[in-house]
Parts: sequence; C-alpha cells; structure tokens
Amino acid sequence: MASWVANTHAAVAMVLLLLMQFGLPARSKPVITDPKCVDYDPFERCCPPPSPKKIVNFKPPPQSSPLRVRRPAHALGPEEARKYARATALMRALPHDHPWNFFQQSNVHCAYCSGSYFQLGHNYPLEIHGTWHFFTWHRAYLYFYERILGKLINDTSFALPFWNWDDPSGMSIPPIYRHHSSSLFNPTRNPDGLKFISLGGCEGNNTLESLPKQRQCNLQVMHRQFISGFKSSLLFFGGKYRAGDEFSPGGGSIEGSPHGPVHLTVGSDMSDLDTAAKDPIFFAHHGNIDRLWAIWESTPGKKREIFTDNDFLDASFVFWDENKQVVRIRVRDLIDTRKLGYVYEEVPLRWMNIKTTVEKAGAFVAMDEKEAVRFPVVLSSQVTVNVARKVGKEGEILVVSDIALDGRDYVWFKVYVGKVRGGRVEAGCFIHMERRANKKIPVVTKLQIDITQFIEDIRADGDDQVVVTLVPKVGGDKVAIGGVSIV
Ligand SMILES: [Cu+2]
Repeated sequence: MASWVANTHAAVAMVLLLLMQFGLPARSKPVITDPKCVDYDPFERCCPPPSPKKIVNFKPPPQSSPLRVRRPAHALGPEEARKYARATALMRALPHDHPWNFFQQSNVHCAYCSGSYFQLGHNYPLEIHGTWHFFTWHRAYLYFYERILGKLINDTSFALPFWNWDDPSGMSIPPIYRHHSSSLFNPTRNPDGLKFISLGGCEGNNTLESLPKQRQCNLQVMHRQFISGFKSSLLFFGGKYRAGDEFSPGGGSIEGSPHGPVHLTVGSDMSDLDTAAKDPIFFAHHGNIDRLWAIWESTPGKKREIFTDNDFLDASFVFWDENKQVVRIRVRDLIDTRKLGYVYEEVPLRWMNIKTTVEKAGAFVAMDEKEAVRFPVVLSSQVTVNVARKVGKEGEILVVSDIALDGRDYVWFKVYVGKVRGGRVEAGCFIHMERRANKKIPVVTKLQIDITQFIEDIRADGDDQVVVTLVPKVGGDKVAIGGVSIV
C-alpha cells in the first residue's frame, strides 16, 4: 500500500513537472495588481498619492445600509442635480495631493490604462481595456468614486447618475453637465454632443429632420451590439487576460461600440484614455456601461453567463476608499451590484426587440487574381475580401486577426458583411482610443464578431462564402490587418 501511495505521488510530481516545463501553471493565474504604482511617462503623472497604511482587503458594505439607486442623468430632479454638483465641487476643492481630490480620482483611470501599474510578480504592465476586466474594473472604480462623493456630502444613499444614451431621450449631453459654472462641466467637449451622441455610424447633420433617423440608427446599433451580435460571455466581456499575459487580447462588443463612439463624440478629454475621467461625464457614461452589464446578466440566453474561471474571479485591483484607506478588491466581490449596495432604476429598453431587415443583393463579389488582397495589409483604404464559411454550421464568428497598431494611436474601422440592396449594413467595428505617451506601445489584438444572426438577416445562410469589407474611418494608415476568417 505504502509503495502504491509513493508511486502515485511520484507520478503526480512528474505530471506537475511536465506541466511546469510547458508553462501551463504559470498561465493559469489571476491578474493581481502590484500596489506599487510607477508613472510610465514622467511628464504624464497618473499614480495616486501613496498610502502610509497597509493595504486591507475589501469588505462589502453592510446589507442594512440604504440601497443607492442610480438614476438617468437627464431625469434628475433639481435637488438631486444640486447635490451631485455640490459633491463634485467639494471633491475639486480638496488639497491637490488628497486621494479624494477630483484630479487624483480622475487619474486612477489613467494609471490603469497607461502602464503605471504592473501585475504582481510579473514584468508586465497592467491594462484593463481590451480584456475581460473592462466591465469589472470600471465597476470597482465607480463604486469607490460614488462612495467618496457620498461621504463628502454626508449622504449614505447618494447614487451616481447614469447617462441613458441608449434611450432616445438621453442621446445628447444631459442638461446637468452643460452649465459653464457647474463642477460637472468640462470646457473641452465637442459642441455637437449637445444635439446628438452617436453610438457608432449614426452621425448625421443633427438637424430636426435628420435626428429621428439618427436616433433610430442608435437603437439599431444597440440591438446589434447587445442582442444579435454578441451572445457568448467572451465576446461580450472581452478576451481572457491572465497573469503574465500581454495586454489587449481583444475587447468585448460593448467596449468597441457604443462605449468607444460615446467617448469620441464627446471629444477632447473624453476621447483620450489618459484624460477621459477628467470630464465628470465619464462617470455617467461608464454608469451606463455598468448598467448594460447588469442587464446582460438578466437577459435570457444560455450563453449569457458570467465566467466561473477563478483566474477571472480572483483578479484584484487597488483603490483608495471612502475611509481614506487603500483596499484590494477582487472581481468576485464585483459580480452582484446589490451586494455592493446599489441598483439601477429600471427604464424602458427600446432597442431590445427592434429588428433590422435588409434585402440581400449577393453574398460575395467576383474578384480576379490581381484584386485579391494579400495579408498583412495596411488599412489606408477599404479592403474587400471573400471569406469562406461552412453552410449549416451552428454559430459563426468573424475574426479580424493580428490587428497591429501603436497603442498611442486613435484607430477606428468598420466591418461590413455581405452585399445588400439599399446600401451596406455594418456588422461591427473596431475602435482603439488614443493615449498620451512618449514611447511607442506596440499592440497586436483581434476583433471577433458573432455573425450568426447577421448571416440570417442578410439571407446568406446558403452561401459558402461572404464578402467582408473593412472600411477605415480614422487612422487607417496606422493599422495593419493580419487576416479575416470565419470560424
Ligand atoms: Cu470608457
């Protein structure tokens, strides 16, 4: 018996040794934030003030504390609006090096997206964008920000408003952010946002005649990005990101659009990852992103499930909290908003059941040898390729692979699938927001779009190839594409 046990132990040790040789255990670890923050660029200071105290682990708020109800920013009453503006004014008035100071708070976003934090035990900068931590990290960020504001005005039920840009009534900069004398104002915004905010591809001349159509277009983008286009958890959240991984495994559907276009249409501060949170509207924008995550989880569909992978759930980040303490919070603490003490007011989801009907004009285009694209290709002008697909296959993902760019650049291209009468229809888009840095930040990433529903909509189910067109909108000459396939 004893020798059998010893043999078994030896065999297990041998397997572990083999696994270590192939580097498997090293890849299966959660990303843990190293609390030591070092500014990536000495001219762009993003790190928070250091804490003299030891970091403590996050404890959820007592369930007996009042539930904070986040409401649409455009529907706030005068008293709620005044309260929020007062809390932000108090935050702005704090000493510059106070961790609650508005400047310090907005820098937290910069620190987590510009390589100021590293993964504990690894020589890799931590970057939460373009990964499965896009939703989770921003949830934590807003959680602490909201509680600090509440503390400043002594209100334990204070709730951040959300920007309800997915409803026609909220598709412009909400009134509370418009007064020049308000603490919620930012002078760098593009004035077009006062009339209309495009969720991607719905830009127009913002006139009384065109606005109803533009708003309808926004609802279609919402339906495509939330319902028909992205059913699986990975495509919704973004690529897996474990300790030791390089950044940008690929962002999820919502991070691309509507998240990206809203940042870019507000413009200036909001359009750069380093400065985005310097505009108070950032917190309302991400409130809505966070709300979409909450809605996604309760939307029926067997693939809409939160990851149970411990590498996802045990990842952790550090933040200054409302008790002037630096705390470490894990992703598993962030899954349920009720446990975090807040909910979103329920408002109608006008995009949930709308449908895009298009008339098919042909699945692929005839091309001769000379016209065929040779990858990799720089996207300085539009690229059209016929892509093979398996007829009758269940679930199809369009993959635009090896997208290579400098992480400092702003790049936006659109993806069209099939040929339809009355103009082409967008199946999805790729957006990379710019970053301020002196050094080049090489990024290689991919875009994945679930086109199952889309193929049905354009009635291309029976075709063994479809035409895919990549159309550069911004910075096409700064991005190279490695290939396009359907898997
Ligand atoms: Cu954002």
